[in-house]
Amino acid sequence: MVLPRKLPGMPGWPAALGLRLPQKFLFLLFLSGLLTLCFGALFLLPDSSRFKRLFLPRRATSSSSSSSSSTRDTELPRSPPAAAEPRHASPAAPRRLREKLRSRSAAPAAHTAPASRPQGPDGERPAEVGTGAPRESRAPFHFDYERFRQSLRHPVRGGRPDQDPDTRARKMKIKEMMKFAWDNYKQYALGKNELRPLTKNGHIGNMFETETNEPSSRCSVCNAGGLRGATVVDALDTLYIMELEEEFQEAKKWVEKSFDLNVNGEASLFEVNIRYVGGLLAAYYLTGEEVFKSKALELGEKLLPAFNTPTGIPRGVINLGRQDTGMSWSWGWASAGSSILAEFGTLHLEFLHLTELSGNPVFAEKVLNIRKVLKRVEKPQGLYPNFLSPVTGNWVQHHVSIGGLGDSFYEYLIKSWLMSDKKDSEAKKMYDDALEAIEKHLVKKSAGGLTYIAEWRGGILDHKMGHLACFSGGMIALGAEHAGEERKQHYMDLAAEITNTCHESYARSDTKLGPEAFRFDAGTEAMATRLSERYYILRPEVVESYVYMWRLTHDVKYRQWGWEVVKALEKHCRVEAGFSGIRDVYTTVPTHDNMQQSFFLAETLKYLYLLFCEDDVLSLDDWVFNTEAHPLPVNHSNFKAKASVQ
Ligand code: DMJ
Repeated sequence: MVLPRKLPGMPGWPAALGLRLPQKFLFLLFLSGLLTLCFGALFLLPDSSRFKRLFLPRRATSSSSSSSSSTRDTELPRSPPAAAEPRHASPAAPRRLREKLRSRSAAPAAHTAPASRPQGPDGERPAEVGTGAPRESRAPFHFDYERFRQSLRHPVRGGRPDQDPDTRARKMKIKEMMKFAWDNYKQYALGKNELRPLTKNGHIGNMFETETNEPSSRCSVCNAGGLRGATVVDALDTLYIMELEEEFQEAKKWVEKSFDLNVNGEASLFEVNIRYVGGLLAAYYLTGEEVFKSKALELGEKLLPAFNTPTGIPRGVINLGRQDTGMSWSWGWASAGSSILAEFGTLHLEFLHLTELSGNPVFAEKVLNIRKVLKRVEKPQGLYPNFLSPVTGNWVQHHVSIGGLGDSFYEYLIKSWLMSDKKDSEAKKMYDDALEAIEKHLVKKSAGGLTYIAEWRGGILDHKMGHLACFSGGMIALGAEHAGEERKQHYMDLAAEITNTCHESYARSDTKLGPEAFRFDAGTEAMATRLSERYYILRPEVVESYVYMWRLTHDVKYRQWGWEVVKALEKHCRVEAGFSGIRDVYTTVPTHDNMQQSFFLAETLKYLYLLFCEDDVLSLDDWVFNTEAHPLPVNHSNFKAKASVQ
């Protein structure tokens, strides 16, 4: 064997040591033996994750350990093949955000910094610096909560003592309704997902089954993946905002002591994100209580395997107990294994905050990739159909709706822009373009002069509007403020007209509550025509639009309309042990459905309360509401700059 005189890149180094020939020979023999040993060790190490941690770039492993109390191996998957950069070579993510993520990639993952890490004498974590160090030895990411709070432009709960007595009395009435809803849940169903107020017990399985207004597509298997306490987590921020201190403490205690994330079962990625992750994030930002942050981050990590698809578009259902690949699947009812626009398009706000709080870029990367896929795919007439294949990244069916299956995707575009402190211009452009296409193809006026948004099935219009679509009045008003001068008034008018139509759907019913869907055909205007669409399940969307319209116009009619809802809820939905949905809004002796939905506490009552609050309570300057009405803070640049690695 002829030994090389030089090793590549190391010119003449044995000679430089001044060694004689036999010494050189022995030295090189020793060196080659050492190299062989090291190389072999790579394959013999028993724990492959250890190998990955040491040798793969940080980004690929950043989520491989968890703050979870789980004893399971919580190693998370690599970025989905989808994201394989060459395929989507042109980077579509907003530049600033990409830069931020790049710098975050070099930062340690906050939530992986173990709380139990040895402390220094003064309680400080030992300083660990040096960019080449393995993750265990790096300093933890630190989100500076106090500085974030100082960056807010308004007090969180705000409220002036000199509010006029009538408005104050109405606000107090809604607070009483919240207390009633909570007390009954606590008494009969604490820890269950929802209260059954007639039978006075709790509901665990098959929750969220009425999430879509497509009867054929109601999921019969979807649930919270074994998670419990949906009402607790959904109610936290409402209790806090309403200053129901004792009740908030009860809810917090349950989260601390009983909220178990080590569960196994089929979960809706969308529902877990908007209700649990959103609820926990909001509770953390409002109170600074670490328990909410750590639970949100732990849960967020459990959602990541859903993104392991060829495109990175997540599937709708995930098994929270499995962190290996392939443990997610599409809804059985979703066309050809497709993913749903309103589901994969409603992760952006929460996932950016998971990255903000953890320093782990993986969450933001996942949702920016979704945007990249959506930007690339051709949009029929500029519209976004509701079903997309997570395998090919192409539309599966040309059904477009701003109600069920599509709704919150549009909402999250404009809110992403607002949450970025108006810097994410890509989201704004996508929103503007989508709204233009919606207006051109779906917005119609009835013979009686009511403006509505129809649904679109491969070019054919279905003149129906779901209750879910009634959030759009508020959304359009929110965006109108930031449209160019010439479009601003136009969009405010459109928002007011749609909100008026949704109000009509309430006003034309006997209970003064709106049906699940209403139609504009065969002489019907703003009323349900099918028996199966007459129900009301305590939904918030109409009241949600009243709040935005009130805050942006201060037209008192929105408060009056909100008060009509309060009276109707009291009359038709309040039962002995809570609030219940009703099966037919067109009869004054309605049958109750025996379900107090968790979103009634998260959204309906919160929005009603905010309608009678001063504008600085959860000010729109400081907060955006996720689609479950959980407030997430706007990233004012000063707060962004101060979230730092310490
Ligand atoms: C809520 O869970 C959310 O608002 C979601 O976006 C749609 N539906 C319900 C309430 O109706």
